[in-house]
Amino acid sequence: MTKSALQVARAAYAPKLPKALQGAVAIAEGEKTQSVADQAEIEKLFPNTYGMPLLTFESAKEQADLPQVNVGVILSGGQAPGGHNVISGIYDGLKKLNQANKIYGFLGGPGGLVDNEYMELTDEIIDEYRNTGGFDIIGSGRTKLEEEWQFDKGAENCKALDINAIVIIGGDDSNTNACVLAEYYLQKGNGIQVVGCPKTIDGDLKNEMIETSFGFDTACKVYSELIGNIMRDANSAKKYWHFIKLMGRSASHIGLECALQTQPNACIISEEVEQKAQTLGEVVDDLAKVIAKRAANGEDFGVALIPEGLVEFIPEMKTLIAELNDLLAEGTDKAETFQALRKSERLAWVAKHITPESAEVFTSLPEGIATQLTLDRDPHGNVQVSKIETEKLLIEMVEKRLKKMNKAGEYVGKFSAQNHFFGYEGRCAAPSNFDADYCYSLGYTASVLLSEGKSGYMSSVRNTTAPAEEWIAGGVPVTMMMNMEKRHGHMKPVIQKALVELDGKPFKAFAAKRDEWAVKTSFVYPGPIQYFGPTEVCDPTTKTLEIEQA
Ligand code: FBP
Repeated sequence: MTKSALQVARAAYAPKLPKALQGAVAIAEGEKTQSVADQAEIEKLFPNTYGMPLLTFESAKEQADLPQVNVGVILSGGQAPGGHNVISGIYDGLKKLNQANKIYGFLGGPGGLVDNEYMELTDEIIDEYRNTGGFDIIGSGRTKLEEEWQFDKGAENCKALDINAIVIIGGDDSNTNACVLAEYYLQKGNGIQVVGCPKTIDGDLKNEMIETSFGFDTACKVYSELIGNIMRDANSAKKYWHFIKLMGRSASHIGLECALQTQPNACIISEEVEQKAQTLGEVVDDLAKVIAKRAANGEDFGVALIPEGLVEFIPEMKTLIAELNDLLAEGTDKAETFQALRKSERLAWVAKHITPESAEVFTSLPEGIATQLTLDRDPHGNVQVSKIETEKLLIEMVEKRLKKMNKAGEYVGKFSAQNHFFGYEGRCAAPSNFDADYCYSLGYTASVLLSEGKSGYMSSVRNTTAPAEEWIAGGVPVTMMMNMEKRHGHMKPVIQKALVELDGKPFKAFAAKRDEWAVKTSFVYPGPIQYFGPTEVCDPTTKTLEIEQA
C-alpha cells in the first residue's frame, strides 16, 4: 500500500493513555447499578448481566497473573474515525497482559462472526493501521445479531478458533445486541465473554458514564473545516446561500457542535423543532425570516446548517414516516405488493394505504423526497435519513416563501442557493489527537475487562477534557443504559439514544448567540485538523464536551 507522508509520520504517534492503564492495573468495584428506566422488565430479561457494579481501573503495584484470552473483534455499523486505534489498543493491551493472547478480526461486521469470516491480527497488520482513519483493517457491516441461531453459530465459530471473548465496536443498537449476546452466552454457560465499545460519529451514544462516542470529535472537526471554507467563500462572493445538511441520523449533536465551532447564520436543531411541534412550513418561515433580515442589510448570502434527521422530528412528517414504516415493514404482504408495483405506480398506491392526513402531507412533497421516504429501511428498521435530500427540499420551499414575502413587501433581495451534504467526508478521516488517544484507551480498557473475565460491560473512559493522563477508565454494565422501546411493533430492551438536550449547556450556549450570528456575519474558520504542533491547537476536544464539563 502506498502511504502518504502524513500516514508515515502519523504511524509513529504514540497515543496517550490514562495513568491507570500505563502500568499494572487493578479493578475497583463500585456501586451496583440499575437501568435508566423499566428496571423490573430489564432485570427479568437480563438475569445474569443486570445490576453488575461499575468498574474503575486503578494503578497497581504488580500485575496479577491473568489467564489467556483469545479475542474476536467486530466493527459494526457506520465508520467512525479511530476504529483502528480501538483495535490497536485491544491488541497492545492483550499482548501486554499475556503474550500468548490471540486477537482475531471478524470480517465485514457482525455477519463475519456468523459466517466464520475472520483473520488473525498480527504485529505487522496492526502497525499498518495505527492512527489511520477507516474501518478497512477488517471491514464493517450492518448485519443485526439478534436471532438465537446466529448466537449459536457465532459460539460454534468461536469455539473452533478457541476464542473466548468478543469485542463489539458499535453504536447504541450494536451495543444493545452485544449485551443480549453476553447474556445469552452466560445463560448457556459457554464461557464466551462479550464487551462493547462506544462508536458513532452521531454522538448519540452518550450518558453519565460514556461522555462521548468515538469519532464524533474528528468528524465534527472535518465538517467544521469544510463549513468554514464554505463560509469564507460565501463571505468573499457574497452571492449564495449555502444549505448544508450534516450527518448524524436522528440526533442534532453534529449540527450543534459544528455551529458552536463555526457560528453560522442558521442551524436547525431537530430536537427543538419537535419540542415546539413546528410544522415544515414554520421551519421554512424561520429560515426565510433570517434570509430577509440579512437581505435588508444588503447581505444576500449566508450559511444554514440542517441536521440529517430533521424530517423525522417534524410532527406531521414523523407520523407519516411511522405509517410508512408499518406499511412497508419487511416481510409483510403489503410490502411485497409495494415492491411488485411499477415505480410509477408506487406513490399513488402508498397514498391510498395511509391515513388521509398523512396522505395529504405525502402528496404535497416533491416527488423525489416522497420516493426517498419509501426506500428500504436499514437492518434496524430505521429510515435511511442520509438518503433524504432535506437540504434541497428546504431550498425549494424557502424560495417559494421568499417570493410570497416579496409580493407582500416583506423581502427585497436576490436568493440564490447551493446545497451540500457532509457525511461520508468525515467518517474515515485520520483520527484527531483526541480520538487517537480516546480510541486507543477504549480498546486498552476493553482488553483489561476481558482479561479480568468481565462480560456485558462497555468500555468507559471519562474526564475527557482533562489531559489524557487524568482520564478515568473502567467498565459500565450495558444494562445500566437500557430502557424499553417499541421496535418493529414490539417492546424491546435498548440503550437509550441520547438526543440534544434543550436544557443542556451546549444548546443553551448556542441559543444565546444564534440571533446575533443570524444577522451579523460572525463566521469562524477552524481550518484543518492539526496533528503536530502546540497542544492548544492539536489536543482540545469538542466544544460540546468543553462546555458540558466547564
Ligand atoms: P452508525 O450509527 O452506525 O455509527 O452510523 C452513523 C451514520 O454515519 C449516520 O450518521 C448515517 O445516517 C448512517 O451512518 C449512514 O449509513 P450508511 O453508511 O449505511 O449509508
